[in-house]
This record gives sequence, structure tokens and C-alpha cells, in this order.
Amino acid sequence: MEKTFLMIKPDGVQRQLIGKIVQRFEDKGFQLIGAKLIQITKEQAEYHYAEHKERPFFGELVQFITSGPVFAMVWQGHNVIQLSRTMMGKTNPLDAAPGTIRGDFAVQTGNNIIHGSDSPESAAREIAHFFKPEELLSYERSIQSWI
Ligand code: RTP
Ligand code: MG
Repeated sequence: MEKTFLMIKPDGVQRQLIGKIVQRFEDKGFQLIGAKLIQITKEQAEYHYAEHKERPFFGELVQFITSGPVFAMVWQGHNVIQLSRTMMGKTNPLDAAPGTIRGDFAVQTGNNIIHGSDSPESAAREIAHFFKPEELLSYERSIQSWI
């Protein structure tokens, strides 16, 4: 079963949106297999966003993501990587459709509420970076075969 790494950014935590965001992924039918509220270090942030190292916004991005607690999660389900990205909406809230998380809750690219892995490779890397294997649980649900 496919897994993805999702992280509610400091703005989402400060605005008390954790519950609403978790609800959306539960409603969709995905399974939460790991979660924790953490304060990420500068080194972790730089590793997480390494693909953007040369971009002009990198410093601000690292500063923002380390500015307060984030809610890190691993979700499991069919096509969870791509479907989560669709549920998050476009990076710039100006382009994010209503009904998406960023479309409904965000107004600025730099404060866009949630991160989600963008490929199977980044999901594997990000999950391993933020979670120990024993922090991820495997459990049966009776609705498993329907979704
Ligand atoms: P994320 O990695 O956080 O899930 O977001 P994403 O895939 O939708 O967007 P990405 O291109 O990976 O950019 C990572 C984060 O950097 C900030 N950003 N700022 N000022 C800018 O032009 C700019 N572009 C990107 C955003 O916070 C974005 O989520
Ligand atoms: Mg990204």
C-alpha cells in the first residue's frame, strides 16, 4: 500500500487547523499510520527542502518551517501521494482551487499550511527522515477493501 509524508506547517498549527486537516484525509478514506507534533531543526529543514537550496526563498522557507511546531504524519492508501497533492491544492494559494486545503485556508505561497511528498521517491526519503520504523503502525480496518 502506498504511503506519503504530510506535514502541517507552523501556520497551520498556530491557526489550530490540525483537526480540520486530519479530518479531510480521514474522510477521504486514507489511513493514518503515524503522527507527531515536533519542532524541526534548521539541519532537518535544510535536508527536507534540499531541492530548493539554490532558490532565493530558501532562507525564508527554512526560517518559516522552523519557526514553531509542525504536525508530521504518515498516511497510507491507494494513490495517496498524488491524491493528497490534489487535496492540498496548488503551491500558490492564488492558484489553489476552493475546496482544497490551500484554496480554503491559505493566502500566501510562503505560508501555505501543509507539505506533502510529491513522488514515491520523496515520500520514501521524507518518511525515513522524520519517522523511525517503530513509529509507523500497521493495523487492519474493516473498510479496507472498499477504498
Ligand atoms: P511543499 O514542498 O511545501 O509541499 O510545497 P510544494 O511542493 O507545493 O512546493 P515547492 O515547489 O516544493 O516549494 C516548497 C515551498 O517553498 C515555498 N515557496 N516559496 N516565494 C516563492 O516563490 C516560493 N515558492 C515556493 C512554499 O511554501 C512551498 O510550499
Ligand atoms: Mg515540494
